[in-house]
Amino acid sequence: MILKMAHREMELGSAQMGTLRDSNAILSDPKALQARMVEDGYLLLRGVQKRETVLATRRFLLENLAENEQIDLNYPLMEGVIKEGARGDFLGGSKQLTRDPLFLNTVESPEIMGFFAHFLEASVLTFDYKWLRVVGNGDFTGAHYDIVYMGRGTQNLYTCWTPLGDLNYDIGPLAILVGSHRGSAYERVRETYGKMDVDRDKVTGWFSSDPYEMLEKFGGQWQTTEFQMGDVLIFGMYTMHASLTNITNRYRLTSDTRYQRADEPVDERWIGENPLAHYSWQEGKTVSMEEARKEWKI
Ligand SMILES: O=C(O)CCC(=O)C(=O)O
Repeated sequence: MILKMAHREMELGSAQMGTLRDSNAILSDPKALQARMVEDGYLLLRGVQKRETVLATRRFLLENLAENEQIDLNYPLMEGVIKEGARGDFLGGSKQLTRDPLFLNTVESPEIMGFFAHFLEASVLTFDYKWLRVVGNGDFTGAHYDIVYMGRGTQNLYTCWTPLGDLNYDIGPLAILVGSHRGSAYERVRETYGKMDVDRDKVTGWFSSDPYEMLEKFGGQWQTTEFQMGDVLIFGMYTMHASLTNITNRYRLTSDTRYQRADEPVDERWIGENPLAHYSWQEGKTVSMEEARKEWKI
């Protein structure tokens, strides 16, 4: 099967693109989960969230998009078909949407908070700022480490990527670059790009939009899968990830939210009633990733 990633095509089941493995068999064992995270750089967990809770979040978001005239109501609302001429949107930090209980019921559910307390064997917190993406036709996310966006607190911080719909390959699910978080091949990337802070350095955030480039230069394998509502994909700050391209006429609704031990330092940009968020990134003169990489010699 051929998958579209950024502007390239990749064959599922090839050396370049494989399938993510789930960690449900070790769910009850925090030490095994921690070891798996160290080994793989991610945890794919099936059915952790209650499907009906995620469905309620999806309905809430789609009703809102419909009010904004972004949905083609000639189709059932819950299909999330893109209205002609409408586009996707980044709704991270939206007070109206991401502070509503109908959204928080999923990303702060007892199931997910309980999972992180179990996994980290401690009391945990989640950033108040929540990232919410409405990904339109032709859109994708380029490859990056999350540390460059949220690295001012503990590095023992995890992203939980939550599908707010059932996602097939064509709608552009997330992919992980397995091998990018440890070992020597990516060491130089971690020590240069991985030390960056987008607000301080004012560099564009994506390391690359070409999924083959990194494989050729540094190795590893992209891996992805299809998702059902209830599944989550959790990964660390130095795990390179990107999305496939949405080639459907439907929005890909997903959120990515962050969790850590409550007793470790927190990146203050993402905390509180009115988080500061990115205060200087993409303002004024910005350094292109191409320029930055030339400097880093990678
Ligand atoms: O959903 C996406 O397209 C990007 C998500 C992401 O970059 C993240 O979860 O850190």
